[in-house]
Amino acid sequence: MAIRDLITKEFIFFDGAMGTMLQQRGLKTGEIPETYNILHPEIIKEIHEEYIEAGANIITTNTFGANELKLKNTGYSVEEIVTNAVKIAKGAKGEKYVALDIGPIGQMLEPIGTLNFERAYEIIKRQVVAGVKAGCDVILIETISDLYEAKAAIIAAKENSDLPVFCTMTFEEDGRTFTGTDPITMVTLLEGLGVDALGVNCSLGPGELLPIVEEILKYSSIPVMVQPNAGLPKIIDGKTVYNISEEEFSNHVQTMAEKGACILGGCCGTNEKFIKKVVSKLNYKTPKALENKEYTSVCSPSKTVILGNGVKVIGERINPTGKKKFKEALKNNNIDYILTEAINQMEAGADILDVNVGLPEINETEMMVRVIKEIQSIINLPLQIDSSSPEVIEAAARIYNGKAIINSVNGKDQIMKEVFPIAKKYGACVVGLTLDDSGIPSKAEDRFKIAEKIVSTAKEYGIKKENILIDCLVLTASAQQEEVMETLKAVRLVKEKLGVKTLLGVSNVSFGLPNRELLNQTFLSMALVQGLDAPILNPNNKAIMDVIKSFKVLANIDKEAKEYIEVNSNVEVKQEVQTTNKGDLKDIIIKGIKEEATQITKELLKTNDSLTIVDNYLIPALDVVGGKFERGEIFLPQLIQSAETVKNSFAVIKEKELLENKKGVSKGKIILATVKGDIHDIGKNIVKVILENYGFQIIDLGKDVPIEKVVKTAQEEDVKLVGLSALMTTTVKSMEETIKSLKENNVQCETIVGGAVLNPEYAKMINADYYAKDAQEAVQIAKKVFNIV
Ligand code: B1M
Repeated sequence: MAIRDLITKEFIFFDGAMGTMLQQRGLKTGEIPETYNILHPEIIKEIHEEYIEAGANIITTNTFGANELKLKNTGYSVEEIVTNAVKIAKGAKGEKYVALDIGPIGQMLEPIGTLNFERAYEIIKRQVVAGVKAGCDVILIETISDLYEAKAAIIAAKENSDLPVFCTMTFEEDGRTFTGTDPITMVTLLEGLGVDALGVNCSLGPGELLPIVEEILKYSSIPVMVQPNAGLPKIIDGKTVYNISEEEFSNHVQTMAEKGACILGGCCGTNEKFIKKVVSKLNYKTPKALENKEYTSVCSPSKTVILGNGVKVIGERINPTGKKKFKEALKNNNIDYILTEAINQMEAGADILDVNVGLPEINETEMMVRVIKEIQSIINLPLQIDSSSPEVIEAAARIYNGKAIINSVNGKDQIMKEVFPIAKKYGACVVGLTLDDSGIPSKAEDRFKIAEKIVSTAKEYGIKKENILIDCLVLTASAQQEEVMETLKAVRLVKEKLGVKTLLGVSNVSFGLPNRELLNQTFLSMALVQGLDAPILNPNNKAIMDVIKSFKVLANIDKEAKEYIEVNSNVEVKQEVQTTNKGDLKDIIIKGIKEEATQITKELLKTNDSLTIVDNYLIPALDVVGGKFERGEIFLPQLIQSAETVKNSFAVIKEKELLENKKGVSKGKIILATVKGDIHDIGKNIVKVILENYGFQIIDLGKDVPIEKVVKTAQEEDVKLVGLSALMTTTVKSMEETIKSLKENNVQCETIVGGAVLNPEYAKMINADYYAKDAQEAVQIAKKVFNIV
């Protein structure tokens, strides 16, 4: 039976771990497991056969890290390793399918890292092409923690093969992936991209995974796959050990299967006994039938918005139409202007942002791609790609990280033919305007007919009606007064008869009339009563947002009027806070607007000294960001953006300090390093600039510095003072070991330590000679060590 059919009818059993099995068979630390496909094919074959014997239907090739980056120094090509791996798996005795295993690339994608989306795609494409050529049956993309990487991998798999694609991601204890994706967001994107099965692997032990699996099952309409570890990994004597028995493991997997997971296997620490036990408990049973979960959702990497669940506001401000300043910003590549519009709308309560950058004088495709990437690096609201050009839409839908809304198609066949395949491929929602070759019908019934045609044509392209949003089009009361009510009637018809979500551009209604705000508010209330799900409007207009808030109370959406009461108490105080924050460097860092930070820092430096800016703006801003990160209000990408913004600001400070630093005789040589395992270097860099400013010569070893490097440099350079920085509880240990190693190697130097996790007591405990709270204290200590008065 074809795998695609099989997974909807029977339990499918995958194999268990490969890496830990290889370690037991002699794989040493530092050895690349994939080289075994060439050097020890018999070992790999033996492992496959043990799993087949245990009852696995699908075995996974030994190609987890078989990408060109990881294989670079092995002397083998991706093609050699992958071809051999598939050959070995296919040659293993017994009945089975072979899954081509694709693990993470090993480098982070932009904006967290430096790898761009298309480069990631090319790396994975090479693995896929080789695997398909060698004859694998399924493509398994697994242990992915970055949703963007999952998207690149899935597109690479689907564009270069017709095979079933399964994708599983890895979650942390807080229920999100390392980059902040929660289960519903994973389901929203992966299902949209058309994978055949999705789920979770590795991460935690099976017990800890259960709530994540339940959440995935709640939203997924396609088969769910689970491959847990053999318990929570623990490091004992430098080795990773897994702590649960086959019995316990299989009990948990059975529970997951009873709840609906249907593709089951194991990850780290499991072996053939674990798989055998799972198979023995579930073989010959049938999985729960799949059900289509009919909801409409869009997402960014860390936030999913469900439409139809209360009113969702689509912010309309990123659009040059009728906006002189916006047009100027586009022409001048002033991305910060656009980012500020995005931030303001988010803060004003928008749920989704429309992005339109169409201007004849600019390259719309390039600008759209750039603006989407920039917005996504600082804001986690889902976006609506708004363009009349299919080329722009395709480029944007491809690089967008998440499930977007495409704005728009209409009842004309040509536009549907061009846009629906894009929406299907990238799994986007599409706005359908109720107009066709004859224009906008006056009567509600005729607009409804166009909506029907859009929904049924979408179906022919494989797009579910949940992914269509109908816009019944708002006409101006000044010119087409009798049609205002027709629009509202059409909204009700679409909602009730088609069961499709609706959106409307509200402010058109008042065009050409005085006191537009009042008409907009009244029209919005009327539309909401008809069932409008998503108004497109200016969220910065408080009066119109207030209509939504009060509607939510009256329509029993805002239960016990909690939200309403919260926003309507202490209104004056809140407004005051907002105005004082505007344009403040601290605020800009928190929001992550890089270019603006440079400008404002230059301004501030005219009236403030460098350390005042560091102490009053940079550090407090990062403290706020750190707190938000800890509470799960923002995720790694946003944290990085704020850090990058601080770097821009600090670059200006550094330039000024260096200009003023009168170069003369060095007052002493000091080594500075952020310790092994720690990549936080903002604080260390500040200390460096200030020490240099006081005439000390700094040997900056950078961040994540190996202990040996510190020791060797201190010896070779005959340095009297070594400064170490650490920001994490976990890396204080490295600091301690670095100091220990300096002492053991008899390096004649003193040590000074700093960083937010340290205090004088800790410093003493790890045998540091000095502790410095900040850069100024570091200077005082350096003066003391070098006897400078
Ligand atoms: Co991360 N991070 N971060 N981070 N980060 C913290 C430290 C954290 C407290 C945030 C939180 O959860 N609240 C938390 C650590 C928790 C803990 O262990 N207690 C944390 C975490 C968990 C992580 C990651 C693990 C997140 C993840 O990937 N899941 C990851 C770590 C990766 C790694 O290191 N292996 C990570 C990554 C990052 C970014 C890359 C995004 C970015 C760093 C960018 C960079 O440095 N190039 C980042 C940032 C920016 C932060 C926060 C928000 C700010 C740190 C900072 O720069 N502060 C931070 C939360 C916070 O501190 N509020 C956080 C400003 C800086 C000027 O202060 O470094 O203390 P500080 O330096 C001061 C003084 O301490 C002193 O002088 C400086 C000036 O006054 N000082 C010295 C410092 N070193 C000195 C040396 C001296 C003398 C004085 O003599 C030698």
